[in-house]
Amino acid sequence: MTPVGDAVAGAGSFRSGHAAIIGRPNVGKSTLLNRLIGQRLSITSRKPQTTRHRICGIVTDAHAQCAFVDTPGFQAGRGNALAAAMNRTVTRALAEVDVVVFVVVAGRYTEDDERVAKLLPKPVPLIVAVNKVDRLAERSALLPFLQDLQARLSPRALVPVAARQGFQVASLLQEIESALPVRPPLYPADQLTDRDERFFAGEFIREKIFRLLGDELPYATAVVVDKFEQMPKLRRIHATILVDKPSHKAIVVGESGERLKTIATQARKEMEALFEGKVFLRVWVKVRRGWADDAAQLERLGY
Ligand SMILES: Nc1nc2c(ncn2[C@@H]2O[C@H](COP(=O)(O)OP(=O)(O)OP(=O)(O)O)[C@@H](O)[C@H]2O)c(=O)[nH]1
Ligand SMILES: [Mg+2]
Repeated sequence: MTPVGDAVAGAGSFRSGHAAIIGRPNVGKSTLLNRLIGQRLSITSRKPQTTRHRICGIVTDAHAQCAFVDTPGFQAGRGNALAAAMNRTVTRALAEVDVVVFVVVAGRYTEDDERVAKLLPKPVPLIVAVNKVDRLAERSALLPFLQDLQARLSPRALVPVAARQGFQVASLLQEIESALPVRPPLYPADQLTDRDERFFAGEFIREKIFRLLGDELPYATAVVVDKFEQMPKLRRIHATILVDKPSHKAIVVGESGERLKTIATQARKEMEALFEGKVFLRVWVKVRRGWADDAAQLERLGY
């Protein structure tokens, strides 16, 4: 492992710290984290509430080290125990960061965004990432939108980006790094994340569930990694998808097991890319009624 401090150019001006990425569900927080660190670490989908855990992705360059903290989308209203746990993850992440990156969608500042704005810790530098600018029908609408946000939030910087395409993500990274405190790196220069491979194995399975199953079912599922064995030439992984009802199980498995096979194959490919090695993956499906409202079960699942 590279010793801490290896990447330091001028030790006196190196900046480092944590930057929380927050926002309402589905604005592109995880897509942005992946772009900022240049690796597919955090799972994404077109459905809201894809991210359920805090995930840290670390970028180290010659001048700075930033640990980006991806968070679940902050949910309005009363949800189940899982939703409450996800919101707690957001507020906890905000309590321990040096910079906040508030992600909003270009041209759409809603009541749910306003709820997130109320959580912003006052003394922490705020950078607003105005995402999905590629979707703006009218270019001319951007300037008044930025002016409105500037007046509402008084951020240190406002950066229009398109996370999916990578547009202006480098400028955003610069703005974030310049807002970090001057201090030596907190993590070894080659460390990419604070999560282990076992965690990512479960997340990649969850991503495929979000991408391959209908609009309701992903919210009724969770994934448990039962076994993660590092063999000399491959990783042997056993996982279980928990569902809420027997009818869900039939949908996840699909006709003659086809859907489950697709989920497992696609998830295995993601794992092999991140782990840079072969994976043998087996996935089961089990019914656990009411898991998303069961505090003990949620704790076992790491929420
Ligand atoms: N057009 C466009 N789509 C984007 C952009 N960034 C993200 N998306 C899409 O927006 C959707 C949501 O992206 P995510 O990164 O999962 O959003 P999130 O904020 O992490 O969502 P939650 O974890 O559910 O809160 C996905 O379909 C992304 O591909 C962008 O710059 N332009
Ligand atoms: Mg996300």
